[in-house]
Amino acid sequence: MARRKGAILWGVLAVAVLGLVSSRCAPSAPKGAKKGAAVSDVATAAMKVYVAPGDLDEYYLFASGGHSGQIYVYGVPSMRHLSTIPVYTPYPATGYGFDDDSKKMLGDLTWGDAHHPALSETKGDYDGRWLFINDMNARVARIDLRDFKTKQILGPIPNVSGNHGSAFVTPNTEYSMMASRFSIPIPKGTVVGIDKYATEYKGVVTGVKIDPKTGEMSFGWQIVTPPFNWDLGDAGKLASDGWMFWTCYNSERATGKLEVTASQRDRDYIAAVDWRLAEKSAAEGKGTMIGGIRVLDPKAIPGLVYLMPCGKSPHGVDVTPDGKWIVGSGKLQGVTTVFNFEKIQTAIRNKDFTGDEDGIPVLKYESIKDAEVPVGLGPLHTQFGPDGYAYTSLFVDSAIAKWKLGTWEVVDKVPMSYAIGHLCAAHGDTVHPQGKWLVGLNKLSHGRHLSVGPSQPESSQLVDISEEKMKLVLDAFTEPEPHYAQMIRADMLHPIEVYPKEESKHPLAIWDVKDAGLTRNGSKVLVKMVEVRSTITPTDFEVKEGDEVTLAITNIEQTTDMLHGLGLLDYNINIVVDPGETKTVTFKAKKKGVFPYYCTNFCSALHQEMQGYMMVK
Ligand code: K7E
Ligand code: CUA
Repeated sequence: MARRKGAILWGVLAVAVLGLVSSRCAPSAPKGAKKGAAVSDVATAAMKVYVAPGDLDEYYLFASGGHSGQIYVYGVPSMRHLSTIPVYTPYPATGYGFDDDSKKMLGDLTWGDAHHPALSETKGDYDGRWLFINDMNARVARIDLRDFKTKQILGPIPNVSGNHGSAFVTPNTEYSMMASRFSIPIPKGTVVGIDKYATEYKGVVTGVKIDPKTGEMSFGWQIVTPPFNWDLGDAGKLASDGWMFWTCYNSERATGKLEVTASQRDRDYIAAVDWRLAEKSAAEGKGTMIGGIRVLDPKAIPGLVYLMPCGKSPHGVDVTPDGKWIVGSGKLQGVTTVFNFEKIQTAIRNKDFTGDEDGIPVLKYESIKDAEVPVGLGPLHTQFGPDGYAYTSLFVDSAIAKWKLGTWEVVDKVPMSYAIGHLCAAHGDTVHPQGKWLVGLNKLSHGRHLSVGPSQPESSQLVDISEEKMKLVLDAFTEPEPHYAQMIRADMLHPIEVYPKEESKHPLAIWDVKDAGLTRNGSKVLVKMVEVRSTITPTDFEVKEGDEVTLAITNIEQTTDMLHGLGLLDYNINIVVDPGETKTVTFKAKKKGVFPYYCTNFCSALHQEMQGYMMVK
């Protein structure tokens, strides 16, 4: 509380200073302000986002790192980058992907393309427990928000190819959603000529089961579909609880140059899946095991899947906070289509179908649609405010449109620089959006930052949506490539800063330097090590060439920020241990010689002295 007050005071001070500068020595707006912008506008914006030294941000923003395979953590409104959580990619800064456990979790893949983070939910609200994120390589990962660490990577999941419509979760985190963007012949490993694409290639949508107590993920069920390209997804909530929605492009079932061949039809589809029926059918043993997962055929299970026609290659599908409407954004047109969940149910009851796709009924467009909202060109994604407003990103127009649910009136637009993809509002995909901040996650940034050569950053722009008119207040920059993000109130997370000694369960943990040392079992050598300011114990050890060496390193500190590292030169070993943590690394002593190891994390005045030697004879 005191800290927030401090921020306000500082903000007022900042405005006063800006005002002073402008009136005394600068007749025009401060450097960097847009030509014509009044100084007071700049000062107001600056005050809104100013978080004084030592003060804390109000929200966490978890942004996907795209093909960096990571998650970037920001504070909002300052947009300061606070941390990077490595998920699908080794990250030397935290030693991720170098120790035995994280190496095993990554498996053979050292990259991932992560698009959609999803905070765990209880009754449709964020509950601050876990963060899930998809990988195009048919995987989904769980990050524990107690320590901001990746705890599980599930997959690759059988038959899923190009997992894009993921990791959206159901309102009580029963499931994380998964879908194939690129249809293939299934099971994986089957080869069929591309000329048979329309009939022999299959798409799948999948429910990944989540244990409500532990967050542990496992295979749930899978549904086979025609070879459409499944794109985005969202779970129903409240009125539409129990359903999952996925958009697709290429309902033409075309191959080759999709930019031409897959844009023939006026409408593609949104699939509506009754996931409780899927769960029940799988539990009853319906469907067949294909590639190790239970696959349900919608032809054989009436009521499992329906197709909702949606304008031209829709991208995002977003369910409104009350669950009554499903918003599908046709990226090749100027409108976003709003479907009415009640009308969908009525159409299902009345068998109001216009045909089918491989046995899946197609609902009549006119019967289920409430509005085509003229938001602007290239609508992609929609987020929500608390007061019935929706915010849709417009890629082609490079703007955000604000519009009203129910009246379908577009009330405001704010330009984005440049080419916005996703957008993320505070709790903007839950049943209780907060209507405070909105971040536009843009694909381009040219000219809005110091030049850094051809590898350009992307821009993420902060918009204040607390008033009637949206207001762009800050440019921030990120590494490739932000897709979606999640923004949660900071006071809902309580991360630990040390691993408590009493919770230490690692079988190789030791808490006393007296227990450190080497034990040998044939050609297997175990070295238990302790790190504490400012010694690595043991300070030297000896192994034989060809030995399999396991280092088990415990950082016995119980002080915030007191990390130690262990870099072992010439052996590609880079471990970072947090206070109270134990990590192991196993390697073959292939090279003879004397190899120094040292602490990589600056920890004390005698950090440089934290070193030792491994002899390989
Ligand atoms: Cu970038 Cu959600 Cu992968 Cu849209 S997706 S932009
Ligand atoms: Cu321990 Cu530096």
